[in-house]
Amino acid sequence: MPRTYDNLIGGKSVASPSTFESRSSSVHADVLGVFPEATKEQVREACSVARKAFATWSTTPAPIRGEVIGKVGDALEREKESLSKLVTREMGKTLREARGSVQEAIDTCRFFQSEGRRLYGQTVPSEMPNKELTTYRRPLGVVGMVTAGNFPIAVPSWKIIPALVTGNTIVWKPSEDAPAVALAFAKTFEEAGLPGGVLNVVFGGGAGAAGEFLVDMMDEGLLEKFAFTGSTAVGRRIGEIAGRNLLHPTLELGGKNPLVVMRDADLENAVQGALFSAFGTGGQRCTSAGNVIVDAPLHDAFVTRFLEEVEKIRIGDPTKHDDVLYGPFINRRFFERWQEHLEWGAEDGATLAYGKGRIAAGNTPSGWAGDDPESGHYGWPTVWTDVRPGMRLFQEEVFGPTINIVRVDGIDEALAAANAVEYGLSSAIYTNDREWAHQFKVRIEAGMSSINNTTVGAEAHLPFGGVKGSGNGTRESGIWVIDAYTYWHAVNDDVSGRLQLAQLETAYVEPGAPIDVGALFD
Ligand code: UN1
Repeated sequence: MPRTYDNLIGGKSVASPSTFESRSSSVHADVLGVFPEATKEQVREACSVARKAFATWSTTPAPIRGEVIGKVGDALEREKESLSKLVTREMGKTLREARGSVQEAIDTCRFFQSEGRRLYGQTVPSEMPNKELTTYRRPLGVVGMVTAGNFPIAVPSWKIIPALVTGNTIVWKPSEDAPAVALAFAKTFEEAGLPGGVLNVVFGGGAGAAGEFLVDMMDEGLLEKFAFTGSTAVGRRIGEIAGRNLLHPTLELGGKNPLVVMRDADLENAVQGALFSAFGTGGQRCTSAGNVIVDAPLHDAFVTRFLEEVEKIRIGDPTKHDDVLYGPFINRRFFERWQEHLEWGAEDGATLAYGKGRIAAGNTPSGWAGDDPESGHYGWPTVWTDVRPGMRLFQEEVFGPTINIVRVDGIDEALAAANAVEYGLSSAIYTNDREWAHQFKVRIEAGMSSINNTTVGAEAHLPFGGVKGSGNGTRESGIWVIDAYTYWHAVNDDVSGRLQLAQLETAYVEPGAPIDVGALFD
C-alpha cells in the first residue's frame, strides 16, 4: 500500500477530501505516494497562516534567516543521493542530471546563506544639511508559487530560497507531476528549523484545482507576489490577474531556443553541444534547443555527423541504467503533447531525417537499452531537416526529444532565423570568429546566450530568464532575483530640528562671472 501524504499548512499536516497518486515515470505500476488535492478553503487558510507568520519571519534578522537556508543546504547535501534517486524515479531524468539539479539547489542555498549577511542598501547624500538618506530592501509579504515538474527541486529552490532569505512567507503549489520530490524538499526546511507557517505547501492540480485557487488568492487580496514557472499561455493569464491587483509577478515561461552553428565552428564540439541541448532531459527543459541553425557550407557535414551520433543515443529506464542519455517522458500528458508535433512536421513539409514516434516493442531505436518500452512513455530521438522559419515545427515549443535543422547562409540569416520565434529564453552559437560571436551577443533576442556551449546548463548565480514570450523580464538566481522579492524603501532622516524643504530651500552656490578662455590668452 502506498503511503498517503498531506498538505503542510502552518507547520501541520492537513489532509484533503480527495487525493491523487504520484507514479514513477519509468514504471507506471510503481506508486510513490498518494497526495492531497487541496481545496480552495485550504489554500485560503494557507495564505492567512502565511500572513501571520510574516509578522515574525520578516523581523527575524536577515543573517539568522540566512543561517536557516545554510542548514537547508546541509540537509540537501547529506540527502543528495536519495533525493536524486527520487527525482529520477518520479520525473524520469537520468541520475547524473538529477544529481546536477539537486546540486543546483545546494548551490542556491550556499549563495543565499551569505546573502543574508549582505542584502545591502545604500547611503545617499542629501541636498540638505543634517539630513541622511538611506535605502533598505523590505520583504513583499506572502508569495504564491506554482512550479513545473521538469525541474522539481532546482527551479523551486530559485524561488523559495531568495524569497525566504529576504523575509517573505510562502504558499507553494508544486507540480502534480512531482509531488514526492516537493514534499522531501519542504521537509529539509523543517529540519533546518524554519518556523511553521513560513513555508506552506498545498498539493494538487493546476486548472480548476489548487494551482488556480492559489492564483485566485491575488483577487482576494491575500498575496503580495506571485511566482510561476510553466507555459506561456498560463503565464499570460497569471500576469493579467497580477496586473489588475498591481502585483509584479515572476513569470518564467516557454522557449524555442536556437543553437547556431557557423561555417568555421569546431564540428565535433558543435555536434556534441547540439546533442545535449536537444536530447538531454529528453528535451523537457525550457532551455532545450528547438532549432539548430546551420551555416550553409557546414550544413551537410553537420547533418551527417549529427545523425551518426543520434543513432548511438542510449535510451532506457534511468533507474536501471547509468549510461542512458534520456529516459521516459514525465508522464502521458507530456508524451501526448510531444506526439502531436509529428503531424505538424508532415503538414509543414519538413523532412523526417530520424525518428519513429513512440518507442514500443518491435519499434525500438538502435540505442534502446532493452527495457520493456510499455512500462513508461518513451519517444524516439527525432530529427527534422529542411525546416524553415514560419513552419509550425519551427515556431512552437515541443518539449520532447525533437530537434529541427535549419539551413541558412551567413551570420545575418542565422540571426534572423534565431530571432524569428515568439520566445527569447536561451540561445547558443558555435563559432571561433570574434566578430560573429560579437554580432550574436548584441543582436540575439534572448535572456541567456552561450558561445561554444549548449543552450542549457545555466549556473546557479547568473540571472535566469528570458525576453519576448519567455517571461516578463523578471530574473531568478544570483543577486538579480533579490529585486523580485523585495521593494526599495527610501528613508529621509532629518536631525536638523527644523522644517527643511528639499528643492524649495536647497542652498545652491551662486555662480561667478562667465569665463572667456579666448580673451584670457589673447
Ligand atoms: C528549466 O528548464 O525550467 O539551464 C530550467 C538549465 C538548468 C535549468 C533549466 N540549469 O538548463
